[in-house]
Amino acid sequence: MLAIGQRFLLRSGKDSRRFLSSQQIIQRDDKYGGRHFKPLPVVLTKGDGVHLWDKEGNRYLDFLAGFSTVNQGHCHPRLVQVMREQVGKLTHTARAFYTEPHGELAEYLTKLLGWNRFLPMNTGVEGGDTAVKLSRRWAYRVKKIASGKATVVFANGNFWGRSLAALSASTDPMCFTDFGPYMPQFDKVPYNDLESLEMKFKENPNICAFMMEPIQGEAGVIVPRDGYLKGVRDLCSKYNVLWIADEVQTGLCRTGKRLAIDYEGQRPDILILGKALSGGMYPVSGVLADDEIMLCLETGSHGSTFGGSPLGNRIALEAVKILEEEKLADNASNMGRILEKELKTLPAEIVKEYRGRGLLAGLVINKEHAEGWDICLKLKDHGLLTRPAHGQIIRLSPPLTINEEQLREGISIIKKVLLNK
Ligand code: IF1
Repeated sequence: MLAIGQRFLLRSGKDSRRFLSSQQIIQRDDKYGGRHFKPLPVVLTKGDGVHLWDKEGNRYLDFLAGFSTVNQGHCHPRLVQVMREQVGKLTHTARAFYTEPHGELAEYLTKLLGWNRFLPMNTGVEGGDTAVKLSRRWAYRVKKIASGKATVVFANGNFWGRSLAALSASTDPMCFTDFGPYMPQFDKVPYNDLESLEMKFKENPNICAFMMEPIQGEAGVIVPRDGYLKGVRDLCSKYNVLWIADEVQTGLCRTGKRLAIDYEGQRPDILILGKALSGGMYPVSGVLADDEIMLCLETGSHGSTFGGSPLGNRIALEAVKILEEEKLADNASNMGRILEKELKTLPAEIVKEYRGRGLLAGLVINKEHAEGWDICLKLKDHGLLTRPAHGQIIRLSPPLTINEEQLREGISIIKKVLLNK
């Protein structure tokens, strides 16, 4: 006798998969999946470079890149090759033992970016959590803040994931409502406002860290004014507060430099990376810091089953080498300039503002013209995929491998849709 599950598989496993239409796949998702996220109604089956294909065989330009993750382009041949090789060799041991790729990635990243040590995790939010843990440890052991008093300050509008710590730091009711109680000793200041930050630092000697994004992504691609990052560095140094830069979204060439902090030549105390660190092949995140901070986490105080696996580390190493060797920061900068120049010509009653740097951009659409979601549906029908942020901001963050012809094709689709042509 076969178990019910086995019988089901025999009867419907392969065949049902072959015959489902996109509509049926979408309905099944709606029926059996959570409702916390609403995908655009398209079922994707294949990716290559800057392109995606749906089940019906239609080709799209990908202007989201998995939320700025697939910077190297979909299924980059070098990443596929490394993945294949490592999958057939050794995928996972946990950090119970030494494996070669762990130190190899750490050495490469620390030398490339200029910190003493790299600690790998999996998702961006775990990177953020690790940074907060590091700063609290540092608060008690180095800065000598009284037990339980260490305070971390975040910028209004921040986004660093969905964990309880991350939503406790959030100022977006969509993220935090009805998930309390929240993490204590998390404080907030306005973004892009050095005076408020200094006031905060002055009034509370128990602040151990200020965590922020050099460009706020989820808030709607908010680029701070020139000098803000240097100001943050100076204030953090003056008040003996750790500066944590969340470059999960801005990092690794997305904004036209290797890191967004490079625009002002600044160096935070803790840097968080994620997303493009694996080019979308496998979740890899991590934090970089110097000894005085990183070594506050002594044996047993932190860990992860999957973090630092040979597979993840090999992929991350290759993913970063691709960004460097293909000079994708330069391409992001050049393509970003064209994108900005072209889209800034759109009439102000349709596009209220163009925000961004490199290939991390947002088009703020006048609500009276159209809803952001409806524009994304129309863009899809014309062969370009992306999603709105906060309703009215159309995200534009294609893979950094995009060439000028592909970019101009995307620009003409955007113009056509927005001008209703
Ligand atoms: C969602 C946006 C992108 C991030 C920064 C940490 C994390 C993220 C700066 C956490 C994650 C995501 C997650 C996704 C939507 C998304 C996003 F819409 F919020 F703005 F990227 F475009 N720091 N960003 O942006 O990384 O734990 O998810 O790996 O949760 O809805 P994670």
